Amino acid sequence: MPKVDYALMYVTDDSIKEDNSFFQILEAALKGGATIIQLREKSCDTATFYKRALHCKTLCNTYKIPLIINDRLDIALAIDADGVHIGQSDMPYDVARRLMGNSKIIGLSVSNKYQAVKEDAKSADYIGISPIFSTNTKTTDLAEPLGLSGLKEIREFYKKPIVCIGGIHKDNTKEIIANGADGIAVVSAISKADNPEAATSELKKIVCKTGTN
Ligand code: TZP
Ligand code: MG
Repeated sequence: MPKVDYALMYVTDDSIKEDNSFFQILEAALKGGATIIQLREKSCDTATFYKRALHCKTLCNTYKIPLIINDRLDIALAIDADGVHIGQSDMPYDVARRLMGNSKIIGLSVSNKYQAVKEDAKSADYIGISPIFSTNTKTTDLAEPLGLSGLKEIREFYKKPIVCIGGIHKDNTKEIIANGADGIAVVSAISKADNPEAATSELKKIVCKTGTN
């Protein structure tokens, strides 16, 4: 698998139902320097998800940025995405790996240190700390925020990339990276910004300036 840059993941905003604005914001994120894209759709039908995924893939290919799919292995396989992001109650990691193959990215959400020490977390390509802070973007199935102390504790033993998600914006990005995250994953800090491209490039600068790579 080529080395993946987890510095800035744009997680698409599934509240944007209108395709033109959805793809305009995605392209702005790509132009602004997002290093990986996660397509996340929670409520649309499979045909709509598939169509969005195909178009996302074309855009991401143009910018040479990897695309991963939230939850849905069938969609990821159907469009030959670069990987999937799964949560604790999605397809079990081993099964996901068997279906996706070794060349694909598999990210796993963890909400506490107990989940982060398990074999599936160790085997995943990266973990997503979910959530790091509180957020209004995801309202169901959300654990207590782990905060910077939770991140720090996991960083001490978890050797692979850590990406944090939840309530991240330009004013708290620095402390997340300084406490050991390899990258951030954001929805609203980009999708709801007045200028999504400028917001993306500002976040990217903060991550890269604070991080070691
Ligand atoms: N998983 C945990 S928090 C979250 C997801 C998908 C939403 C993050 O959205 P925002 O707007 O970046 O807080
Ligand atoms: Mg999930």
